[in-house]
Amino acid sequence: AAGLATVVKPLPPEHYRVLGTNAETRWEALRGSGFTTPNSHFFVRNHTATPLIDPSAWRLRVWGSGLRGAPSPENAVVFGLRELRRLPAVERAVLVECAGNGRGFYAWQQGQEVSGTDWGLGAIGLARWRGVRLADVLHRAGVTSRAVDVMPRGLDAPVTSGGVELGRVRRPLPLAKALDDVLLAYEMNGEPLPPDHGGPVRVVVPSWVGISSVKWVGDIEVSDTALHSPWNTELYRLFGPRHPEGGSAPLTRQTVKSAFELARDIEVRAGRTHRLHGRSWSGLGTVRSVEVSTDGGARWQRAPLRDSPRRDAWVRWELPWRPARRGPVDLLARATDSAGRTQPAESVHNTQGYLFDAVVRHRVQVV
Ligand code: MTE
Ligand code: MO
Repeated sequence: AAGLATVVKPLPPEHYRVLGTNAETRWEALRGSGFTTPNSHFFVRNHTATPLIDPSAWRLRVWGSGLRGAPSPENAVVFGLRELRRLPAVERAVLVECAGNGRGFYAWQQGQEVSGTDWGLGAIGLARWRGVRLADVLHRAGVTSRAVDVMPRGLDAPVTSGGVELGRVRRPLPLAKALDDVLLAYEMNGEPLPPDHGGPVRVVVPSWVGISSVKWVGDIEVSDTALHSPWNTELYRLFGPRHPEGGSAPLTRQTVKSAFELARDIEVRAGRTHRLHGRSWSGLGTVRSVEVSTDGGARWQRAPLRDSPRRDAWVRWELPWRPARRGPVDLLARATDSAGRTQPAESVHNTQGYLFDAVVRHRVQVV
């Protein structure tokens, strides 16, 4: 497949669906598995290709008008991996989810045209990220009280889209977010950060759309004026008739979603008890409750949660189901989060298909 050449890790077809330069985790491959996504199953979203970077040669250059004494790349404050490892280490389980996760359902379920990768619900993963707080690095680099924006940039190849040069992947973060809970991660689930996920070092921005979590970070601009890039002006905003006045603000927090750990259109036997497994999550808060319908949405029942709800993580749930009649059935799962947001029946359309949050009709065949 065309996508394989841009991704370094082997992609067993039972773990992944390959989509262009990307690989989507198959939910059925997570069935009944642990809280975190194994690195071998974690989705890959690459704008170009995975670069192989020698960890001992890797450098992070921090510069810009928002620093004391490092106004340009030439006089940047430079960190190697060894310096980072000498700073206080932090480890946190945090979801990374593409802004376009679930995009395919705008067409498949709502009959709406959108541009971009046709993800199902597998452009998400939960890993334990170990690294340092971006705040510690910025303080060491001499961030001043005049700084407003912080823009990490990747070392992967510059991106061309529709004949237009966009440059290297980069997206500004407001200083307040950068100093709050953002990590520079060098380990993923106890292993050195794999090449496909940004090794040697990536940014991890909890609760925000995946594009914020810049992989293969090579430099960080800290500015005393607002910064822009195509990834916060033309991409990763909501455009379309339902979003007038030039589009929404740049996307930040993720929304609320649920998925069954089950293949689509799978055959299940009538007259037997099956265990339905799934997970729900929200970038707007913690998951409060999950309801499941096994009859296309007529009746709903609460699904017991297997994990205590935590910020920036999913909760697993599980429910027995004994289908009586043969034929196609739509399974539905609907989460409500601590912000009071319940997954709607329909997601508000936007031309690039971001932030899909509607309840997905998961068709299975009872045989
Ligand atoms: N960072 C760089 N440098 N280049 C990229 O193509 N893709 C982004 C983000 N960081 C990307 C990047 C997008 S769109 C997402 S959803 C996440 O990385 C995916 O992270 P993963 O590949 O580790 O799952
Ligand atoms: Mo993404």
